[in-house]
Amino acid sequence: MSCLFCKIIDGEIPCTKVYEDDKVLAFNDINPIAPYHILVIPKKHYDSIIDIDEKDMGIVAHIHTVINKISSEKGFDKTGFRIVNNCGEDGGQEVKHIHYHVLGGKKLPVYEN
Ligand code: D5M
Repeated sequence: MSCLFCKIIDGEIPCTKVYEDDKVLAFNDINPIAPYHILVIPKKHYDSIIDIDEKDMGIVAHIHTVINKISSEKGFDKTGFRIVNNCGEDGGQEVKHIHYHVLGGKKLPVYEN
């Protein structure tokens, strides 16, 4: 198994865990770009959102529920945050295991074209 995030799920590679349940793991990003930069991933491997069919889409709702929980536990639900899912080459996805970046704790820059 060569997937980096699957290795983190299996404990072969360490991480700073923020949240875990039977379906999802959340951990600090190794290269944070905000005071809170947390990655939320499903334990089941999908390369990207493109690989999740309708019957499995409940995992995305669960990930958003987990993000709400983390944001209120950390307190950045009050100030706001950003959820980013990079998909594929043009989307800038480097790790091919679907993940949601959760960015908070500072005023984030607005996207430019
Ligand atoms: O983002 C992939 C993200 O994964 C990027 O922000 C760095 C992060 N990363 C890479 N390796 C690790 C480890 N070992 N721990 C924590 N975070 C990691 P992408 O959306 O694919 O560009």
